[in-house]
Amino acid sequence: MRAHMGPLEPEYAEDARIGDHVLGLVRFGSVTSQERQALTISMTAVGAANAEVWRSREPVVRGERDGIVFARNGTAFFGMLVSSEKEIEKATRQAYESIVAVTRQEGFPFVLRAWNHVRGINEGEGDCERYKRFSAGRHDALTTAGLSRTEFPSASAVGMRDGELAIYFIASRMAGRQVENPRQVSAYLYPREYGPRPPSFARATVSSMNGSALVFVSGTASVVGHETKHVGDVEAQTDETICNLAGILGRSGAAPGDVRTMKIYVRRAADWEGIAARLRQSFPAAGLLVLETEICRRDLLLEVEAVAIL
Ligand code: 3EB
Repeated sequence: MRAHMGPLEPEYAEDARIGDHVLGLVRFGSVTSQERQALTISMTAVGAANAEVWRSREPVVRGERDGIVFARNGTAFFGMLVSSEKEIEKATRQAYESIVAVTRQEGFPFVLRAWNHVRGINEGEGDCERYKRFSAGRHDALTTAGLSRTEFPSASAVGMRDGELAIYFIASRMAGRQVENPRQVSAYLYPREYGPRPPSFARATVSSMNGSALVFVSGTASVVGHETKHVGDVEAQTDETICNLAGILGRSGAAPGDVRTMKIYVRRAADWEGIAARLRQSFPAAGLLVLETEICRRDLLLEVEAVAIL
C-alpha cells in the first residue's frame, strides 16, 4: 500500500478478503451471487488476479437499501446489486431506478462509474438483442430520473455466464467531470442502428475526491467514429483500443504512468497474452486483470477499462 492513500484506491488481487478498509470487493468466480459484503460475478479470470478491491483510507460503513448492498466512507459510495428478473430491459430499468434513488437518499447523488454484467449479452436479433434491451432500460431509467447526458457515468457493459444482471458502481457526494474522445462519437449520440435508445455512458469521468483526482476510463474498444474497426483482427483491434485509451487518458489529464489498474475483457481466452503484452508496453505501472467474456458488440474481440490516479 502506498504512503499517501487517497479515499478510494483500486487494486487487482488473488483471493482478496473483506476488511474494515475495503470499500468494494468483487470476485470473479463460478456462480453470480451477492453476499453480505462482496459480489461474485460468474466469469473466468485468466491470469493470476481474480478479484477487484477498492481500498479506503478511512474505515467504511456498510448497509443495504432497496436491493442494493453498499459500503461508504466520507467521500465515496460503493454499491452492488444482482437481479434475477428475466426480462432484461425491465431488470435494467428497475436496477437503475434503485441506483438513482438509493444514491440520492444516502447523500451520494453523483454516480461516477458503473460496471454492467448481462448474461447472454449478444443473444437475440436486431432490436431484441439483450444488450440493446439493456441500453433501453438504462436510458429510460436515467432520463426519467432527470439525468442529462452530462451526468451519465463512465461504464463497462459485458457478459457473464450465470444469473441475469449484476451491476456495481461508485458514487460521490460531488459531481465528476465527463471526458469524451474526439476520435469516437459519444455513445449517447450513436445512430439508430445500435438500438432504439443510445448507450448512456461517458468515455471517462474525473473525480476530485479529497484532492486526489481519480480517472475512471470506460470500457474502451476498437471503435472509431461509431463503427467497429478491424473486424476479426485482434492485434489491430488492440492497437486501436490503445490509441483510444491514450486519447481519453490525455484529455482526462492523465499520463500513461498514472494508470493504476486496467481490466481486459477478452472474447477468446487464447488472445489474452498478446493483448496483455501490448498493454504492458504502453502502461507499465498498471495492474492487470483479464476476464474471458462476451462483449456488447459481436464484432469486438476485446474491451479495456482503466483507472488512473493523479
Ligand atoms: C463502445 O465503445 C463499446 O454500454 O455501458 C463500452 C463501454 C461499450 C460501455 C456500455 C459499451 C458500454 O461503444 C461498447
